Formats: sequence, C-alpha cells, structure tokens
Amino acid sequence: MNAGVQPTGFNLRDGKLVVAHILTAFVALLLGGVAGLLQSLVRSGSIKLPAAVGYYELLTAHGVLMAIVFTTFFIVGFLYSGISHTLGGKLLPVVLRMGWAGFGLMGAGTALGTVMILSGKASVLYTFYAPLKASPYFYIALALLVIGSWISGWGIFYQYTYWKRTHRGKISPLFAFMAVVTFLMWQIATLGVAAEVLIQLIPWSFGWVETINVMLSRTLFWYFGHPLVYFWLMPAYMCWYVIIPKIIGGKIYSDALARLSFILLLLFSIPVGFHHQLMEPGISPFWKYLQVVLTFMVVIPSLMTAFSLFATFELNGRARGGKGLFGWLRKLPWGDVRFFAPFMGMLIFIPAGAGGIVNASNQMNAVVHNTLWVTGHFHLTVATSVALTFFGITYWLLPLVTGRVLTPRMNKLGIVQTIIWCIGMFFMSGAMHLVGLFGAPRRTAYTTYEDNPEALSWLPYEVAMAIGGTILFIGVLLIVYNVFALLKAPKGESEYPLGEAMEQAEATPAYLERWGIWIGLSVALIVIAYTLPLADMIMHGGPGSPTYVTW
Ligand code: HAS
Repeated sequence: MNAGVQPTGFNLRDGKLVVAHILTAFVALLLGGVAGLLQSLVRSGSIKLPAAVGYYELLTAHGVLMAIVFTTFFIVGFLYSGISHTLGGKLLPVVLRMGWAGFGLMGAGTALGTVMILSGKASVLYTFYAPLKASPYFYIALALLVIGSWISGWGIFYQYTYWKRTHRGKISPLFAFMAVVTFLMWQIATLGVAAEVLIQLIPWSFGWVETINVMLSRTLFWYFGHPLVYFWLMPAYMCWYVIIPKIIGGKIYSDALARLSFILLLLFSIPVGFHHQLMEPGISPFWKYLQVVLTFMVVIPSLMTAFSLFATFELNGRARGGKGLFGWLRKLPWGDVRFFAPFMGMLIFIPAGAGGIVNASNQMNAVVHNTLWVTGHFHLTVATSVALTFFGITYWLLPLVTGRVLTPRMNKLGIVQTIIWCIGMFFMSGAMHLVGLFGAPRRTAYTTYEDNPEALSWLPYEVAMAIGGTILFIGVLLIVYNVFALLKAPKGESEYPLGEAMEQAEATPAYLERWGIWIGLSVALIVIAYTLPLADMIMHGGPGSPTYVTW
C-alpha cells in the first residue's frame, strides 16, 4: 500500500482538502441557521430584535451563508472527493494545490462578506439587487468567492483532461463526467455575475460612477442566478444517479441517459434567467416568451432523472423479490441514512419541481411573484431536496475520507435528523406556499400594515412558519452535531459507493464527450436568448438610478 493511502483506497492528503470544505460548509449552515431561526421568529411577531441588529442584516446573512457558502463549499468538497477517487485514485499535485488555492480564496471571500454583513454594511439580501448599495468590500468578497470557485473548477478540468490523455479512447467515469459538466455550466454562468460585480457594482459602490443601470444589473444577475440553482441541484443528481444505486445494492439504469440529462442541463439551464423577471417592465414579451419555452426544456432532464430513478428502484426491488405494483418499495433500505436522507430529498422534489413549473407559467407567475410562495418553493428545492441529499452524502463521505466508519448510532441519529428536517419543512414551506397564494410578500420583516384585515389574516401562517423554522433549527443543530461526531467515529474501512451501469444498458456513445459541440450549442443558445435584450438595455439604459441605502 502507498504511504498516505488508507485501506479504503482514499488518499489521506486529498481527504484533508475534502474535510476542510465540508466543515466550512457546516459552520456556514450553523451560522445561517441561527439567522434563519431569528428571522422566522421576528417575521411572526414572536420576538423583537435588539436595536443593533437589523432584520435585513439577518436575512442577508441567512441567504448568503446558506444558499451561497454552504452549497459552494459542500459541492467543491464532494466533487473533489469523486474526482480523486475515480480519476486515478489521487489528485495530481497541481490539482491539489488548485483545490487549496480555491479554498483559500473562497474562505477569504466568505470571511470578508460575513464581516460586512454582520457589521451592517451590506443588508442587500443574497440577490444584492441594485440600487440598494452595499460596501464595496461586500462585492469584493463575492468576487473572491467566485474566483476561488473558478480555480477549484479548473482543477477538476485539469485532472479530467490528464485522465483522458492517459486513457485514450476510453469514456470517462460517470461521476467525473458529471463533475466536469457541473463546473462547465458554473464557469459559463458566473461570467454574468462577474460582469455585474466587476463592471457595475464595484465602481458604483466605490463612488467612481454615480448611478447604475438597474435593469442591466438584474439581468446579469439572473443570467447567473438561475443556473446557480442547477449548480446546487446537479451534485444532488450526481448522488441520485451514481451513489444511490450502489447504496441500495442495485445498478445505474442507464449511463448514457444520465450523461444526456447533464448535457441538457448544461444547454438549457443558462438561457432562462428571464423567468425570474417575468413581471419586470423593460424586457419585451417576445424574449420572455422565448426564455419560458427554454425553461420548459430544462424541466426535461429532471423528468428523465425521475424516470431513471423510478426504474432503478423498481428493477432493484423486483430483483430482490418485491411483488405486486408497489412491493418493490418495501425492498429499499429504509433504515440506511445514506439512502433515506437523499430519498426524502427526491420525494419532496416532486412537489418542489411542480411548484417550479407553476412559477414558470407567465399568468401564474403574476400570482406568486414576490410572495412567500417563492420562498416556500426554494426552501423545498434547495433547502430540502438538495440539503437532505448533501446531508445523506456527509454520512458516508466524512468517514471515508478520514478512514472511519459510520456507526449504527450515528446512522439512527441521521434518520431522526432527516425526519425532523422534513417535519420542520412541512410546516415552514407549507405555510409559505399557502400564505404566498393569499398575497403575503416575501423579503419583509414583521408588519400588520396598520392592522389591515388582509395582513392580519396572514399571521397564523407566519406563526406556523416560525414553528417550522424552530423545528428546522433543531435539525441544523443535530446535523452539525452529527458532522463533528462523524469526525470522531471509530477507525475502519468505508467504501466510496459508486454505482455501475446495468449490463443490459446500451453502450455510452462517445459523442457525449465531444465538449466542443456542447459548449458551442450552449453558447449559441445564450447568444440567441440574450444578445438583443442586453444590447437594448445597454443602449436604452436611461440616466441610471440613484443609490439607495435603506437601512
Ligand atoms: Fe426554481 C424561483 C422555476 C427548480 C431554486 N427557484 C426560484 C428561486 C430559487 C429557486 C432559489 O419560472 C428564488 C430566486 C429568488 O430569490 O428570487 N424552478 C423553476 C423550474 C424548476 C425549478 C421550472 N428552483 C428549482 C431548483 C432549485 C430552485 C431545482 C434549487 C435547487 N423557480 C422557477 C421560477 C422562479 C423560481 C420561474 C421565479 C419565481 C419568481 O417569480 O420569483 C424546474 O427545474 C423543476 C423541475 C423538476 C421536476 C421534478 C422532477 C422530480 C424528480 C424526483 C423524482 C423522485 C423520485 C422519488 C424518483 C419536474 C427528479 C421516487 C419516489 C417513490 C415513491 C419511489
């Protein structure tokens, strides 16, 4: 055995990089969870914050720490683990250095951003819409985070290209392929936010220019903002496609279908940002219509994923003797948290995705836009389907990369944690969806609008949100406890649960790895969907908006 390599075959040196990312992610989850608890109690009128702490400050901290920091660190850690394991058994020295450099820059960005938010200089929420203006250092912090993630992504490309060069004519492992697509998509998508931050927000926040073109900045944000949600989802899909079949003792339904669904996500997840701007003036209905059509195209890979997962579960259950229409369901390993947590994520993704289709439909968007319904939608998608999947991954990943084993007690705690999360989310997201339909706005602190009867009728739902939020906070505490317990678990051998495709599956076509075609098509779709509207916004940008600092 090589020095530095554990009996599991996972390289200890690489393991440290993975652990650093995963731990940072969970520290962010804890801090973001505290902010979340407080804001749900404030919003229901249950508590008042001390004068020194602003509601929007907490809301910004919650959004940034949960949606951007927790997810990005977790994703980089998880993907590096899989790259190390599937592309040669260890990271190339240069890739390891890139991983640490990315980690350092993302860490610096996170620290600076958190200080700016908590010192009250950046209460601009996680979407940082202009003309609300934060300290320039908040935008610099965001730039550091993005550049750090680029360097980490380039490390993944480097390891992949090296593997392809040394394995001529071979199809890459599915995990590695998916990691490359995820970071390709991220690379293309973050160009929008990089342009917004570097060209617009930083010069404006330093006072070098006085006004800002709000329409342009929001459009550049959503050019990035929608693929951002797929950047969260794709690693969860990687677990569902590649890891879950192994954990349930089955096989991947089709390697080719899994790759095709990722290619479709690359093509269609970017040119759809206008579905977040359907209610905004200044974009012609034609371009909104076009991007809504593309939005419905991006639903297809998720439907393919659902089909593939059902097939995996049913075929595996039947092979184990499951009889009748649903007898195969009983054969699934319900007592294994590595399966149970992601499975609950999948199950909840069915209503969560349906909610997305509601949002994308122009007329229905007019009902739900800017209401708590949307907040309910993203707590089901990212905060449940994605988060529960990431929790499920943590239960095998941390023991694996530290040379330990998951004990039955931790497994049981994990099951309890998953159930607590689902109950909390049922109350919180359920109430958000309902009260959103009654018109309750998102992004507001507690107010009864001078005892307006309509606003008073929202209160019981806001209390339900607070109850859900409190239960979820217990869930946050428990997962963070579990993470630290996993780091002290007994030493032993764990495996990287990587599924294999079914023998009967068709061979994977090599053209799925012709990156030139897919990048070219992706760019072409973006050019078609964005060039004219962006040109229009730049040429007819008007005098620009003055600055607002409302807190
Ligand atoms: Fe969304 C707003 C449309 C998916 C996140 N979304 C948001 C925001 C966030 C977000 C954060 O069109 C708020 C942004 C803000 O701050 O303003 N969303 C969609 C559509 C989809 C979608 C069409 N969203 C997501 C995902 C997210 C996410 C995924 C995070 C991870 N969303 C919108 C729109 C808005 C929006 C508008 C703007 C609203 C507004 O007006 O502001 C689709 O991708 C959804 C497709 C999904 C499916 C479900 C497939 C189901 C699967 C599970 C299978 C289950 C199994 C279990 C196998 C069609 C894959 C087996 C079960 C057994 C019983 C065996």
